[in-house]
Amino acid sequence: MNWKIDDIFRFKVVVIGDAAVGKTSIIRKYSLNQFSENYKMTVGADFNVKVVKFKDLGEVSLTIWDFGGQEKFEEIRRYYYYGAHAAIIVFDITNRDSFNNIKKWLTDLQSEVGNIPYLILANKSDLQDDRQVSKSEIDQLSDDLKIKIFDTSAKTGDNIEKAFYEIAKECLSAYNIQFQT
Ligand code: G3D
Ligand code: MG
Repeated sequence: MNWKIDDIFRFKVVVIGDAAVGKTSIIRKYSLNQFSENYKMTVGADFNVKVVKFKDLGEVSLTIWDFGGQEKFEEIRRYYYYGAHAAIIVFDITNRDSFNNIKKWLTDLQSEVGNIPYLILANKSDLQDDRQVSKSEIDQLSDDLKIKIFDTSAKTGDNIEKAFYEIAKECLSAYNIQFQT
């Protein structure tokens, strides 16, 4: 693919996972400093736009979608997934059900948009004492799915920036766009 330095790449990233795992908090934490816009959609899904810089490319703009508390509703989910280039699946290390539901979220996503790049966040890493999902189980899932899983905390900000940078890279790679890190 040929591109010019002033090209703008835009990718839609959907953040999915059970209610209360920390999706909104992660997006807020990430968007706080360079936050540009925040639209309230009539259907209830919010999105934030964030620009990720790569040395040799123009702007890589991530439009990050948040369910706005309506993750249960199938109609909303379909709308939400529409046109997604990548996904971030979040679970909460202090909530075993949210871990068990990852595969359901993945199936749900892929039934709408097929195979798009995604990664998984093991959120609330600041709550180690309340942990219900062991590190070895997480490593096992990462091996099974051949997918990266990052430990994150929306509270401390640990690994949040890194996770979104990673998803931006995955988007560029998926479209065979060469870049330098
Ligand atoms: P959701 O958007 O996935 O439904 P939210 O989840 O972002 O609304 O977060 C649900 C609750 O978890 C919130 O607490 C939020 O503050 C908390 N939370 C989110 N991420 C973290 C984290 O990394 N560490 C800790 N300790 N808490 C987190 P409340 O009390 O407002 O319900
Ligand atoms: Mg939310």
